Amino acid sequence: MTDRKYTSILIALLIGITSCAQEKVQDPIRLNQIGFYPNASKVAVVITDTVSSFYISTPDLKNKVFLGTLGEVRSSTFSSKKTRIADFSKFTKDGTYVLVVPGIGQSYSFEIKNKVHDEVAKASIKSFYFQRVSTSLSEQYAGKWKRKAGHPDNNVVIHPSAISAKRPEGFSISSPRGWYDAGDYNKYIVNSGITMGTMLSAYEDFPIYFNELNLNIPESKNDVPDLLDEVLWNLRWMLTMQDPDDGGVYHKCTNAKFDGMVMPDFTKLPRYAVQKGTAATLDFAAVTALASRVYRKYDKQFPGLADSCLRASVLAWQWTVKNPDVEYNQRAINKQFDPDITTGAYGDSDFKDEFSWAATELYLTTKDDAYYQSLLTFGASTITLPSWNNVRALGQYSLLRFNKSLTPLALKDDAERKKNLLSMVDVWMNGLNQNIYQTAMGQSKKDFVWGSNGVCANQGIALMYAYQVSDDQKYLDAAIGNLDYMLGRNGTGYSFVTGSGDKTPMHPHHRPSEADGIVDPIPGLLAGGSNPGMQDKCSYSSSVADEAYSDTSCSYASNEIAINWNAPLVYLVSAIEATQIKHQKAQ
Ligand code: 9MR
Ligand code: 9MR
Repeated sequence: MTDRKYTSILIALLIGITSCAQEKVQDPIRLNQIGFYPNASKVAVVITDTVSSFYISTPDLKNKVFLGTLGEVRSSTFSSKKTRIADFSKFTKDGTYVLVVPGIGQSYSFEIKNKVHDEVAKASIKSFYFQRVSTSLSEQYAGKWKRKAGHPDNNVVIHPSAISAKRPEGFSISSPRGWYDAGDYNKYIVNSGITMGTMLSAYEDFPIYFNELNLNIPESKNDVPDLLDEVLWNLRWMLTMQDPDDGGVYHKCTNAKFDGMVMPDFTKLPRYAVQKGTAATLDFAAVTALASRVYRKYDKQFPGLADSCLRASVLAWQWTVKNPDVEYNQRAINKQFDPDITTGAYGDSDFKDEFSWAATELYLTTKDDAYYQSLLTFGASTITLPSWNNVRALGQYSLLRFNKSLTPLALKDDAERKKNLLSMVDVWMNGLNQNIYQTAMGQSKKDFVWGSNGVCANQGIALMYAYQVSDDQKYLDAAIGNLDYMLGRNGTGYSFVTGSGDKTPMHPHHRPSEADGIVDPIPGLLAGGSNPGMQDKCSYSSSVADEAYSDTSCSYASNEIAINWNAPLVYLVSAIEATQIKHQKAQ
């Protein structure tokens, strides 16, 4: 070995040792990479247990505009991480800034202004347009992500698990449109249920905000709010999934097995409508009852739609009363029928929450006490955090929304309902100051499931309802805190929304983003988020609960996008924007 070679190996070794000894934290300053409202709370998290001062500066570092002291040291419950909070809520001046912590570094730049999340709100809704099935996306609306049409779904075979007298073996139906569920190309009624419920609730809660929102989609020029035009794309698909002969709803419209990482127009595998199930049929009943209320105002634009939705809802409800216990159990189905179906299962064997939600929406749309009466057997005012397999709270939120127009039977539970909501969110409020990121999100390891960002967004929604019913500002601040979490104030340092922020997912598990040959992923999509379950067995740089995230297309367990977590992001960011605009106008 030559001396020179020997020396360079030695130097390399030394560098290796020193860099190991003082392992540098990536992005030691974590904050919402988009920004803050002038008159709302402003919090960043600094990963340190030593330094204690910070300042806000113009991005060129020439002007210090605010000096502050970091809060006391907090310790993570999941790792040895220690943090201190930089609170600069008192600084209210519009502009673009960075946060500097001497000895540590500086943050990504962020803005302080009104409507600071306007772009994120629009992008998060527009992402549903990019998920549209059975249509091409033209440059006018999709920009560089224009693409050919995929999955016409005009010849969907009734799977042997789903045949009936009038739809025997070999029968096929037309089931076009809808949104792709996630990074895959299938359409699942159960997951569409919570997604549609969340989107339509957003509209019912903030109609003025959405009436003014322009998304630049093909329907933007009609006189219907763009959000409702977009939702209609999926509603029309859902309606095709009901068997008109008995009212039952097929669980999903799917390939037998997942497609490869290809563009949607590339895949030509046969599509199936599989077994009808109680969960799917109840979710369908809830969505169509709710849709009937919302689209009633647009009878002129969509003649008959509201009536068809309500008819479909009642028919679905009647099917579930006769079939209260039909589980979609993919393993059992595959033992009995061919071909085997190995795409997403969305299996659920507890239907109480679905019954509760469907009964509630039917009650609110028809004001027929009989529906509310049936709800009483399922816990009339129980509230738990929504997820695709637990939709009870969606009904409770609707009851809170309309508490001025309830019949006496439902009104008597109103106080209890509010109390239950507040007790759920107060658990998080009480834990805020122990959490190293000072968020409702992430106080419990249980938050970090597959799609943890959906948990975060749903907590944010619950906090927004708590704010509505109590008028207590602290809930609004905490809701914004959970939005801050998704936009960068978290264990990974990522803003989890594609295209929003400086450090964002570049390789989501999303077939079009992966296969289109364009560097930037499709914008406005929320990655699943930290998930120490790591079921995909991909490469992760940390297995700590709030850090187990992998920005690789391999990682469907932490980096897939999905409509059921994008929808609560839409709700939360829009609700916050709408509320801030209202405050501004009141000032
Ligand atoms: O792409 C699929 C994704 O949508 C699902 O969430 C995930 C879990 O069901 O599965 C993904 O598909 C993978 C399959 O399960 C195994 N082979 C590789 C597929 C693509 O990564
Ligand atoms: O969100 C679903 C998660 O709760 C499950 O644990 C996981 C495995 O069954 O599936 C997730 O849903 C995926 C679905 O099965 C297929 N499309 C992509 C969804 C998001 O990863």
